[in-house]
Amino acid sequence: MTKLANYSGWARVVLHADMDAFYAAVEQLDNPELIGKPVIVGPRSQRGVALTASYEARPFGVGSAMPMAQVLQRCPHAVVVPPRFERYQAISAQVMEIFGDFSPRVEPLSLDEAFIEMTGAEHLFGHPREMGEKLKSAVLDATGLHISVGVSGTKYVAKVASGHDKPNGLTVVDPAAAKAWLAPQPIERLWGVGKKTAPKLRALGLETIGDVAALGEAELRRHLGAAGGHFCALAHAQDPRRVSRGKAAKSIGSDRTLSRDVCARHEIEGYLRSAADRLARRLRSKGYVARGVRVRLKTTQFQMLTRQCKLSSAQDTASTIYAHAVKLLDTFDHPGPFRLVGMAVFDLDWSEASAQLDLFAPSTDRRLESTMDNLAERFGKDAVVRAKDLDRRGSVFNDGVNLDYLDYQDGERVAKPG
Ligand code: TTP
Ligand code: MG
Repeated sequence: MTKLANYSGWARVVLHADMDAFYAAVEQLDNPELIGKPVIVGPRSQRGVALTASYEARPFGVGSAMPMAQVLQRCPHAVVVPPRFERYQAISAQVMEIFGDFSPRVEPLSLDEAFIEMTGAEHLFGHPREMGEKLKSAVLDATGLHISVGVSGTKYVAKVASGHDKPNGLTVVDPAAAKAWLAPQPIERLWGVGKKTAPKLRALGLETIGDVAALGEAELRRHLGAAGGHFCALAHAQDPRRVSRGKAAKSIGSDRTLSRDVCARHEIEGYLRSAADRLARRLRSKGYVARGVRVRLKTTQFQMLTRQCKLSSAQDTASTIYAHAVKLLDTFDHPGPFRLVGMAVFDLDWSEASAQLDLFAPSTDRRLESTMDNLAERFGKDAVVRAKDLDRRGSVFNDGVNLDYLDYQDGERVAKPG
């Protein structure tokens, strides 16, 4: 039985992850001769600016946006490598997908950084520190690259924390201690304080974030207007912004191009049943629930017909998903035949209740399906098959092309093997 876990007592858990020396690290990964050397990613001409520098180059005082002439003056032995944006984009997509394995709420800020909402996920990943450790090793194992991670109760503090101990850092700031942790840090770490605002704050005698907090909201507003209120809140470690779903996995789906066209209702239903099983298993394995079901049928003229519905509550059982899919089938007015049957669940969220479902009266369906999950995990997914599904083995459904996927945003589809 799963316990409803909240080891930390934190009301919210937010992670911020940022790749270390991203472009330069990718170049070192792809060309081991560069490992341990100062690498600058930038144009070979002296006229442009550096995009980034490996950590071996940073002690020489070089970094992003510095003119190449200056970079080479300070670090003449640096190896300059021209950028390969497509490669960085491919790795970024891979890393964001790993983040998506940790949470349905991932908000990328750029190619190499993202916020990850982990509130309610302690029963799956452990204490917030363990979440950070697991995220770091997942990225390292899959890509060979290091990230730095900040863990706290707000986006703002998580972001400051990820930059605190770079490279390969993990900084965990207990939300209860966040204000004190921020206090000694320079005002430039306040979000929104740049070259214009820093001198204004200094003119008021403010050097640290703690100074800003101590001055109080009224004074800050008097000098800086609305921005003063914003800085005051941040200095008190207050930041209510949610991690927006940005590019978070919005749906999990399964499309199957059939080995021959079908129009018999029972054949389509048979496919939907096995797709519902697969999708529900994937939802549960990620600790997700879904609030929507979508069915797609592609006609032999390649016209894609789509119907979808919302569920009255968030669900992760095949029986519920299947029941809704069958109802959707009634709303298609095309007689077929169809060459593809697709099904997806969308509007995903944490199964915040997943621990509770186990703790309190679990539904029969969920108990049966969790048992099947366990058996499938131990003996392979064909170990247990519903009696109804037995006659479909070796049928039209087994020979087609199966494209299970996680959708990150409308139109962009990441195919998953198997
Ligand atoms: P950053 O995360 O700012 O830098 P970084 O990953 O290289 O190093 P750090 O360990 O400090 O995080 O930016 C990510 C990538 O974006 C960086 O590798 C190159 C690119 N970039 C630019 O092209 N121009 C810029 O001015 C900056 C700041 C980054
Ligand atoms: Mg980075």
